[in-house]
Amino acid sequence: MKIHVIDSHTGGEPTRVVIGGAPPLGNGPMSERLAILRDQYDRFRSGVVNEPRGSDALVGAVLCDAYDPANRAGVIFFNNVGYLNMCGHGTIGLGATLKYLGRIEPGVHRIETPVGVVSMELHESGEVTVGNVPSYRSEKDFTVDVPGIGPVTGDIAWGGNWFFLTYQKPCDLELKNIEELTNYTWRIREALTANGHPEIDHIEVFAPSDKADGKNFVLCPGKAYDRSPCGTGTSAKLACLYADGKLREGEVWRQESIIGSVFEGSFTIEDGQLLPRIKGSAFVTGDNYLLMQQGDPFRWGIRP
Ligand code: PYC
Repeated sequence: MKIHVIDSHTGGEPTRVVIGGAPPLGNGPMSERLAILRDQYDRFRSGVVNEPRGSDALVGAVLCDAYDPANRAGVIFFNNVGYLNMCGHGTIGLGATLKYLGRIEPGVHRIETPVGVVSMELHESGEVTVGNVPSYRSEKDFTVDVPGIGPVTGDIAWGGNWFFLTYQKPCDLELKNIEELTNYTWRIREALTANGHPEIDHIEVFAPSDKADGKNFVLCPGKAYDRSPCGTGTSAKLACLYADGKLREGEVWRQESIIGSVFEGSFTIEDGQLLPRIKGSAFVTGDNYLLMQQGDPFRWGIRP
């Protein structure tokens, strides 16, 4: 079995786009194709992103023909433990991938995801702006009692994935503290699940930044941290800032990641909905074929 992939990174966070060799997912909407991938071919996901071919940090994407011919393409994102509704850094990586393949020119391209159509604008500079799905805060100052830590208060918001966003942190947001930040946010995630919020699978901790408007640490569903500022997490942040009257339509919020990469976020309000725009850069790192050989006991990845 031979799978053609293009690897890239967006602000340090890797994306692997499958452009050939994916299983047959039918011609339906992306939500239906995701269900087929999950229910019938989950080992494909694991083989593509997990060790020994990938890593916990890697986000995979299957590039699909669009369901609606008015759109440029469709995409299904996945990670080391399952599937993502949407992925901002991954969409920026997809833009860089399609540019590398010579399949798109600068301009705006509509991309279908399982949670709706997003736009992907390729700029002449090579940067990409994602027009994300409508984002909103569902709860302000939600307090969860975290065993071993105590009460932690934050907001719950949707930015294409569900986030818990807090300014409470155990240490400085520095790379040397990754382990402590991971343990802290993982405990918050477990407490949220235990308290009736299993849908919140991304935890985002904020601190002031020296070079942007804020710095974050984002814990992803499979316990890896996002090396980028997280496109859907920045969208959730924009929704909270707007709800608090701290950011207005058209103003720019610069979000720094734990490794120092930056996304520019802004939004418009249309029909009462907040539509985030996230701008960043991605670079192609590989054009490769993955091989799944008969007899390889780990051909479908190392997984629990
Ligand atoms: O950029 O939206 C994002 C994202 C989600 C998980 C990892 N990156």
